[in-house]
Amino acid sequence: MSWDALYSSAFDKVRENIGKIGGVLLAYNTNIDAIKYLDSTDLGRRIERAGKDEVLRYSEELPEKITSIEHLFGGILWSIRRGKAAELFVESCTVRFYMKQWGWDELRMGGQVGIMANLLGGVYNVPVIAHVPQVSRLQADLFKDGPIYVPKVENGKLNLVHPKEFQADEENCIHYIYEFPRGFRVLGFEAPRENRFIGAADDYNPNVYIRPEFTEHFEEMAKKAELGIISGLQTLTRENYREPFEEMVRHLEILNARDVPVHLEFAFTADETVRMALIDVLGHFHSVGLNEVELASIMGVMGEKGLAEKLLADDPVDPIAVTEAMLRLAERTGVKRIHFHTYGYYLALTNYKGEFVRDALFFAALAAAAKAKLGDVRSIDDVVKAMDVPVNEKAGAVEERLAGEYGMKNGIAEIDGYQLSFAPTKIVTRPKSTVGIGDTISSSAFVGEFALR
Ligand code: 8BR
Repeated sequence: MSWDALYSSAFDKVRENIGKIGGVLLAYNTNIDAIKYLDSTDLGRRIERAGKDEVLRYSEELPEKITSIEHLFGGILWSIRRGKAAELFVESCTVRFYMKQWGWDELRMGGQVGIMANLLGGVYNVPVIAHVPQVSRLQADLFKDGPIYVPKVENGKLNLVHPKEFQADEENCIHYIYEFPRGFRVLGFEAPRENRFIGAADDYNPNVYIRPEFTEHFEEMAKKAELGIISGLQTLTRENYREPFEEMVRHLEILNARDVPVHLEFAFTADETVRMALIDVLGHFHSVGLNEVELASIMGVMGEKGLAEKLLADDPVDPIAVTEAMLRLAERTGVKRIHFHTYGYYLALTNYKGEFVRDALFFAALAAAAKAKLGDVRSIDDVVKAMDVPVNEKAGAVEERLAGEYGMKNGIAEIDGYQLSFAPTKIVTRPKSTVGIGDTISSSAFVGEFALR
């Protein structure tokens, strides 16, 4: 079968069956992304006013967190000078107020839970229950209409309401995103490439705050879930991870007892103690989703330095190194499904067999291409608008390597009792947006797979 035929039939099958999925529980991170496109005259003036010498000092070496205006501009300038992204926690109320006054050009849903809730509930029409750390009016307004619910407890009784109906006026968790284009000039510096600096005015997500509704009524909520997706643990550190981990494991045990498969969206976790702790709890999950940098970082702490290096050496990433790394991770943790995505192709290693695993990857690749092409995907029917995007031409060589090494046919091979599924992806040349594509890929493939069972 041709790749396009596989794409097309996978889409038809998922669209027909996705209505079967009864409820997906999403936890734990949601925030508001406030995007500001920097203006050099305005920025230059503000830096002068804040004190150029101090700002320059912090643009040489990033402060650990933002406790002054000089730190804020130092961070922004640090990113501009290098064309590199950076994110710092904003501790000071004065700076938070300054940022709010400075304003934004655009508000967007942020946090993996927020992005996935809007995709699954708002686009695919799959009912979702989301953990939203703080439901402010600004946050609630960023949720699409559709079957998206948050728990609201009144007189000890649990109700599920759309975030817009929650109406409790909680705190804003705002991530201020300062974007600059390539060639952006300020104070004689020039950005070598486009990028962003993020100041997180958010006391909840960095610590993975878990709401009392989730702690007190989790059993009841779990009854409404057929699937679960957990994300947002990447910001934890060795100082603060124990408490949220303990509560998460309790949630996992409740879901596991009900045979609810749970997926972990493994974003890059800088703290190695937390990364190791995640590997230790991975056996509680059915599935994990990651990219090449994340897989390499896991191999790094598992003592597989050679494999870690191989994963970052080639473009496209060597699929044999990926498969070896996935096999090590599966053997070490007992996780049943590993979904790897990179620019150009996806692979899934499962300890069960069936074409539905591969077909769900194709559906996810189409959804990712639709998001890149359209920016905003409004309904599942928009997904098919990406059918005309060509399949990445480099994927042919990847497929040949997999056929040669593992005898892969039509995107499926068997290795050591596992199934390896492959999908070459469609790559949009000039994407409208790449924000949240990883979350789109992982949640579409996971939920798509269960729609096809
Ligand atoms: P992460 O942020 O988790 O790495 O996810 C990004 C994924 O988006 C990549 O693995 C790649 O598969 C996909 N992607 C990117 Br980046 N640009 C894309 C594009 N222009 N068209 C389709 N997919 C893209």
